[in-house]
Amino acid sequence: MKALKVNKARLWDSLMEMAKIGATDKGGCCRLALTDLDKQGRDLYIRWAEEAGCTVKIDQVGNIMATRPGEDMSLPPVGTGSHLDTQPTGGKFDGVFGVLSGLEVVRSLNDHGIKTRHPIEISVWTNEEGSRFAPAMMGSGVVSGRFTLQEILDKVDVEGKRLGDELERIGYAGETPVTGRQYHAFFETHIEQGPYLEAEGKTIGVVTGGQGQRWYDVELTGQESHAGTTPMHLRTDALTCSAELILAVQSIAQQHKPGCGTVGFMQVGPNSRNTIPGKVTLSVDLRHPDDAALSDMDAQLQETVARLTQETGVKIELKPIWYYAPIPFAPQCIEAVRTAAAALGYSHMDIIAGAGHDACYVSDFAPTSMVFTPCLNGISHNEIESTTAEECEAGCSVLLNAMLQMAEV
Ligand code: HGY
Ligand code: MN
Ligand code: MN
Ligand code: MN
Repeated sequence: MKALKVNKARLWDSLMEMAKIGATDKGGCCRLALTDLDKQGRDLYIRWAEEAGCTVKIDQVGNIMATRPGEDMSLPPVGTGSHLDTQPTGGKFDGVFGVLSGLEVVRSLNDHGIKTRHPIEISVWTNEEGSRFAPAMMGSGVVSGRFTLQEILDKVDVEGKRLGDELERIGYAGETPVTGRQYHAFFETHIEQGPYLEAEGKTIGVVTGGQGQRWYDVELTGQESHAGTTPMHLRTDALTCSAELILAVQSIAQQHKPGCGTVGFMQVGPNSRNTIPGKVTLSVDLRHPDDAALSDMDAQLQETVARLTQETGVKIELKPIWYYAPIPFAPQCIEAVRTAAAALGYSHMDIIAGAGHDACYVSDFAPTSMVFTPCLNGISHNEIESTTAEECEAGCSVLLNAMLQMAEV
């Protein structure tokens, strides 16, 4: 197979151009799902995709599908794509790199005058981050049938804004049905967002699957009372109880290596320095590559909640809001990524995705794999997220060649 390379400068310029939308002072990006800034990023991407000769459709949950025609339009497309929405203090590359890699694949095919047998389709999936509207991976989750369209349209953010109304407001409530989506094969290119490729000195991660996740909302209800007059032994303090729960999440993860446990969101009420907190809401995010271990982490979390309730008198409501088991990717797609990396002469290693990715849900209905590239010090979900034009070129060139392998058969 003649290994083609993409246009490094053009890919990098597109990434830097997109990064201007929602640019933050510390060099990151904030384009929360379905905000005006998300709309601006989507609009720019659609302009580029149409300039590259793609036809663009929007589905009922706002996913964008840009299709480059193939010789036989009756065949299912070979797909790629990722997300344009970011964390509140996100970086320039999480998600965007996968979307603009897809665009660069199309632009490179145009440069080389290559017409593939299968059409090529680039997806932008709605609300992959799950930061503004929880849970994550909503656009791909609806298309894969993990979520119903209605339950997702009815999700609300912390300000009570409804996802379906926000889709309408930004003009991305599309007509294309979310059902019946097909791919001959699907690949997502993404920065690793972790330290392993860099630590091993590898340029490409051949992604064999994604670890499982369990997300919870937790509500702790104690007794508000005066900070100066309430003796310590008479308090029902929701915040000190939360502190014990947070440390328990950390300890449960440490007992289940290489699992992860995170409390990333917390609201305290009434949040007054001289009133004992009566109400705390917080999030719990558990992850593990082995489903039995993830279940054990869940069981230990439930036990911890029962124990703390007993010990503190604080009422604790643990609400599971999301779960998916670890996802194995398709051997033929994994092999296509590995073959492409080898043909291009890039060092590579197999790796499991620690983060959730839309590809995990696409693998419910299509053969899927991912291409990972390193990011500086493994840092992501942080404005300092960084990678190089060479690493982006490598990941995108592997994507191009992996897709070509599948688009011709
Ligand atoms: O949470 C995740 O793994 C992804 O960044 N949404
Ligand atoms: Mn991502
Ligand atoms: Mn992310
Ligand atoms: Mn993703």
